[in-house]
Amino acid sequence: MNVGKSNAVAQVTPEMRQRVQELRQLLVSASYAYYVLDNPTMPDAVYDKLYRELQDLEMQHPELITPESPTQRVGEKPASKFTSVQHNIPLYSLENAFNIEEFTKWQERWQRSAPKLEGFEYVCELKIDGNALALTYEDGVLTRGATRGDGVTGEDITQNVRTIRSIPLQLNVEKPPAVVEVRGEAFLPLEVFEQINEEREAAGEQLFANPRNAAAGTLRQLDSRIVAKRRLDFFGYTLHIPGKDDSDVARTQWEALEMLKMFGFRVNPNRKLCASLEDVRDYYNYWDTERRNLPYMTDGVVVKLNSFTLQEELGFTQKFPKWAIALKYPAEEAPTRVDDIKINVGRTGALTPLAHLHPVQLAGTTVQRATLHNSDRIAQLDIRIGDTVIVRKAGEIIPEVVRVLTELRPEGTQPFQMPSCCPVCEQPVVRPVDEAVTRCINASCPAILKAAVTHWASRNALDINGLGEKIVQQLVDQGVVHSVADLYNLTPEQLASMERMGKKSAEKLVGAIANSKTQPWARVLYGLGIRHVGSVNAQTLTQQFPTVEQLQRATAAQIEGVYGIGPEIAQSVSQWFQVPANQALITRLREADLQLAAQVKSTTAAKSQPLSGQTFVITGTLPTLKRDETKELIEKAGGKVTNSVSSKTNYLVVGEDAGSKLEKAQALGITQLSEAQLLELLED
Ligand code: 3B8
Repeated sequence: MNVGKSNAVAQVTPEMRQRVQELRQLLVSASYAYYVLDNPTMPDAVYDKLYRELQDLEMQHPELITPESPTQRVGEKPASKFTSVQHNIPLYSLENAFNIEEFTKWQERWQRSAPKLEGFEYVCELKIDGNALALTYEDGVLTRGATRGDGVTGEDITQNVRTIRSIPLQLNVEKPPAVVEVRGEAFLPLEVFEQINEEREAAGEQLFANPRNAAAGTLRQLDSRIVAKRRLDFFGYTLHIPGKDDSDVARTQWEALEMLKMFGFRVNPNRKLCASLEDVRDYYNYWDTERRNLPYMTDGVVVKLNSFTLQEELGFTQKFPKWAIALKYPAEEAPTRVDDIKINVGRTGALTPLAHLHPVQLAGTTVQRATLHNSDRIAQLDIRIGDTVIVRKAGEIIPEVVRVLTELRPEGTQPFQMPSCCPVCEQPVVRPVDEAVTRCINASCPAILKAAVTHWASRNALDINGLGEKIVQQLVDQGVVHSVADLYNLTPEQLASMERMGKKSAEKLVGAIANSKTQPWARVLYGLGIRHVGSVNAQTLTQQFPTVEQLQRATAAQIEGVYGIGPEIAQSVSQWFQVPANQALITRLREADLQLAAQVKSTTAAKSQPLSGQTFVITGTLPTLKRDETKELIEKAGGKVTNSVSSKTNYLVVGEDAGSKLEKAQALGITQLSEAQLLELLED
């Protein structure tokens, strides 16, 4: 053993402390710019480098770690359960108004009880369809994050809250008040919601009906490492500073929102100060259409009296503040009739009951199908063929049945029963006791094969244009395709004999199939449709296992060792590769020339050479980057760095205390760049 090395627990020097401080400041402000302002200032590569430097310092000297360090956001070992917490100030919910008339009544009501009123203003905010959180900061440091619960008692989900990047771990003020409580809405951006559902589909799990449910499910995850991967976001909307009620604290809601912004929170920019009912109506109407272009869900607008004095005067009812109201958009629900209940067999063999509906207009589209999820859900709602039901487009994504109007039920209907055999291959189905899902487990069930081929061709997998469900159905039914590998032997003649396929489109499809051979290994892995391997997991796995052979050889334990891959995923992958039929499939795909290894010369390297052919000179001290880091960044992007300015120099990167190089560059008319401008150039 190397005694010298193991004993050398180096002292923490003042320089180290200084550097740790510096790194944290840089990382926090870069992360703020990225997650809160949506305006990145630092290339990912620089961020990663600084982050790793901080991580290394903290690893060598754990005494330097503080809870507000940017490294402390990655989640912790799973908790066994959440503890409950008492809210010091109850979290009220909002009274609802469903149209402008109801809003007008509310306005008349509060004006009657505040007769001394002079002028007043409303603050209009978008009502984010998420989950309310209460965050506590003590001496400026985040110490608690809790759910609303019943308003009085919530759950302590601090570990999960810490992973939300737009929530500051430390308030951005010199002298923070002793205690600050911030409330706001945690939500999942629509894009993330869709991605989660894609992963769940890959895992054969039930889909989340809407982003709010998905966010709630995520926040209640006991394993905060999973939460960290989910990219939850947060908008702050109320600020309580106990024991303070004057000058340096906000006196209006508008000021409170500004203050939240100053503290480092993300505050929704689509707020408006309104002086009249007409202004509120305009705001409400404007967002009724415009909300469809937002990257998150809103289900209405929240109208609050701006003045805190007026708010205090009005106070609360048993349940609601009297000074605020949620003006909701009409529920996107409609009644219609269930014409039939059919069973869909998915790629994982899961049997999903699907209601075939009498067509109905909902949220601007015609709805004819609604998912009934599983047999538990059908039993719970007691949905029967012939029933009149209320359908809802939840999250404007998957229509679902919310309830049955039993009073309209025709006579002689029967409760719906899940079949005991697969409706496609007629083999018996299974339903594990502790699961809600019924499955067909026949590996050669045509329904599973069709779904597998369709998945293989889908946009995030091999992306084969023109290979839709209709054609897949024929290929499988006519016995031409028994596995995805068969696609690569298809001839234009075979395809042209299919229904609705001309000679031209047959040739095009053969071309598209051949083209898919260039798709990267990660997409192939995703395309295989292994349970729990969605496109994100596929990417993670292929980074660690750059060839199919490596992944095939890996044990479940080795796969689980990959950051972000849990035991369930690891088990599923390892089991999949042990099945002889799957090994044979890999062999055939290899023979067909598909990409079963990561490309060595990465295509991204070629793309990210924005500075190719450009010559740079650096002078002076840059605010965040060291000289050699700057040089490395420029060179990585294809640029050249020289020591002296000449007519061949394209750019001079200028920092503080620049010397004679600056003068020379000025004389030669050479473009000057600040560090920020250089970084911008690199981002391009
Ligand atoms: C008082 C103020 C509840 C809320 C509130 O976007 C109160 O302000 C509340 F008792 O629930 N979903 C918002 C949102 C929600 C609330 C709020 N403001 N913007 C939201």
